[in-house]
Amino acid sequence: MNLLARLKEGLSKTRTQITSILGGEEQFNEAFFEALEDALISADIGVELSGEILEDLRQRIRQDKISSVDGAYEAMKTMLIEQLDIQRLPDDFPPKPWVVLVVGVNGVGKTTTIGKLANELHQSGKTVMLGAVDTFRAGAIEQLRIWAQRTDSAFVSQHEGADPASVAFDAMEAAKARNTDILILDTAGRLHNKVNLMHEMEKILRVIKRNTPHAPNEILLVVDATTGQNAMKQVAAFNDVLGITGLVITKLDGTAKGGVALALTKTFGIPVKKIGVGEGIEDLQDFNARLYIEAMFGDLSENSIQNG
Ligand SMILES: Nc1nc2c(ncn2[C@@H]2O[C@H](COP(=O)(O)OP(=O)(O)OP(=O)(O)O)[C@@H](O)[C@H]2O)c(=O)[nH]1
Ligand SMILES: [Mg+2]
Repeated sequence: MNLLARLKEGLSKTRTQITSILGGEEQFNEAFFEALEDALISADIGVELSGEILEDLRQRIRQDKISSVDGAYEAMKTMLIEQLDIQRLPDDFPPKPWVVLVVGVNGVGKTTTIGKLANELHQSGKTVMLGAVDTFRAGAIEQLRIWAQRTDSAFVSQHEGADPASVAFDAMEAAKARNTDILILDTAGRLHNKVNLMHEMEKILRVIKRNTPHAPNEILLVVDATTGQNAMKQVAAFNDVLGITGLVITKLDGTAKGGVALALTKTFGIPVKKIGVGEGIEDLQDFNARLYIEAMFGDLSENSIQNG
């Protein structure tokens, strides 16, 4: 399956929801704007941001003298693409090791994302090491070890219950000793509103920085797309404590709420770097704003054929 098809499959629920609302509107009038607003809100773009998008769209319609529903829909997509920054992980990773710290609340898909990412990096010829900084959840170390085996990555761990910051330190040392290209650190899921857990996260970061001042090079926050607008609180909390450099939006295959990517990027100015569209090792993609918006919104002519 090609990239667009896979992404479309992942976002098909979002697209169906949006276009089923819009499908009935053929007139370019207030009802069109209302239907569009309903569609945006139900895709989890958020009430405020949906309002802003519509306001921008009205302006664009006046400026460009757009007179058709199709034209307006396309204009909106173009605007949204402009707002979703396209940023990828770098192709080159100097200096070594390039350190990626992966954080997020429980069960969002951190470890799975790390496995997929390790696979992608390994395929592109990089040497990868995984560090099991999640010493808290039973089975977490074993889960990461299996991903390391599947992806030919080196693996660093201690025993369950060990100090996470100490594992991070060990992994940094091992990656340097082996001249590894990329070190990815898996952390325990934590509630963003639990102060002591967030303090522990701060300590892990401090130890990494003290060991190697340029690290971590990326602090990726993994967000489950099915949590909808609660994602805003998660990003706010983790960003305050750690300074998030990129977002990974997972489980886009299981939701009608792809709008969360738009809401997060626009609100926090943090780029989405990767998206997860399934549980498989290949189901991680670079975030591409144009593909994402196309997959989310399709185009009206395509949909009217489906609807008719
Ligand atoms: N459908 C789907 N499932 C996913 C995706 N990413 C992860 N999962 C599933 O989500 C579940 C949790 O994934 P983990 O990677 O263990 O999540 P985690 O954030 O590491 O969890 P904790 O370490 O317990 O906080 C697993 O069943 C994964 O297979 C995705 O993009 N799509
Ligand atoms: Mg995990």
